[in-house]
Amino acid sequence: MQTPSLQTLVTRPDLGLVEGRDALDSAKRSCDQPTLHLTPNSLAMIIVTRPDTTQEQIDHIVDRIRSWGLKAEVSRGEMRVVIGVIGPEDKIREKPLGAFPGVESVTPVLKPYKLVAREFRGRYSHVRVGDVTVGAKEVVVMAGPCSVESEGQITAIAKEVRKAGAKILRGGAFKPRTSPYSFQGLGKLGLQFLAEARQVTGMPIITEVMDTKDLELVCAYADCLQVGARNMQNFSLLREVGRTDLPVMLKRGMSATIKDLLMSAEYILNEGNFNVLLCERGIRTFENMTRNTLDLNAVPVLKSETHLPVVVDPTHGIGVREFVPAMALAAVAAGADSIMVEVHNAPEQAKSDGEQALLPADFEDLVARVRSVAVAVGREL
Ligand SMILES: [Mn+2]
Repeated sequence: MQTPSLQTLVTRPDLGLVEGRDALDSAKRSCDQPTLHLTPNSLAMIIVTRPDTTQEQIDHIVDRIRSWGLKAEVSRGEMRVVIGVIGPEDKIREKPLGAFPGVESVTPVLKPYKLVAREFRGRYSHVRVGDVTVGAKEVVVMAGPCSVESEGQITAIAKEVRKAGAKILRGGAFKPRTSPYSFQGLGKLGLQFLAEARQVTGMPIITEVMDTKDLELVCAYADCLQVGARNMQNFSLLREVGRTDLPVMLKRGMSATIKDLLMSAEYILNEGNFNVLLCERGIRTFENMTRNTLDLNAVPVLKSETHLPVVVDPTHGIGVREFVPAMALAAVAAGADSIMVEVHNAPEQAKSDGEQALLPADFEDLVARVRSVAVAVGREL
């Protein structure tokens, strides 16, 4: 099959729909950002500077590290600068990293995950999705229907959730369904409807990419790529999304451990894309009164292990509409940086997951309560 050109992929003059970005290059990594590419022989070393270290000294350290052919990732905390150094173990070990003026300590990252490890940055990462920041003090609410079904449906729901306080619009155009006979999503048309809803409401959009063959198309529309639970260990997809400049939300697989999730995220960062959100969405257990078991243990554990922001999806986590709000509030109380909630204006007619979607009015009520919990745990909304 011949690959269609970008222009034919993203324009639909016949429908008068919103076009995708014509410069896909803007979503692709520019070549001045080096990819990191740790290999089995690599080591990650953390240099922590002293509070009084000057910018000149930091520049000197970074220049010298790079002149040795090693990679340096600089993170600025409030008090100190942390420099993550990556390269072949034998090469790093022979360099006198502790001898530079301004260095307080040099320690290797001994965990199996290096780039996602919290100490690699020494501070929490802020991930920008459009003009929204995830991982800062504000708890970010993402909302929208499970699937994009029509232009009218997604735009109407987008307006409702924005009015209620959501900052990012969700909606599936490519749907991973348990049954091949279930609704599979509108594909490209769904992406165009999402872009239309973004234009109307100003909300950035997050949507799933299921396959590397669709990545270029999805990148032309999305503000944030979602890698779904069923693809958490699709390593070729992880590498490909790691080569884009778009933020990526990686959902935990339903049978994946927290460590598995972190190792999968490591694939994305190792391609040079540090803009990753981790999403807890429930795991399979013996319990069958609910769709999944929302593992809120993962929230404080992830906040301790990694610098990446943590999103919780209570909708898929419990899968029953009336119980979703309680788990959304619990997620924020546990320290989630963001929650993602499915909302539908006619759940009984929804083409997927209608039984777990909140009605817009219930969602509005939930956001007000989320705000109270956020404030109670030192956050805002
Ligand atoms: Mn869904």
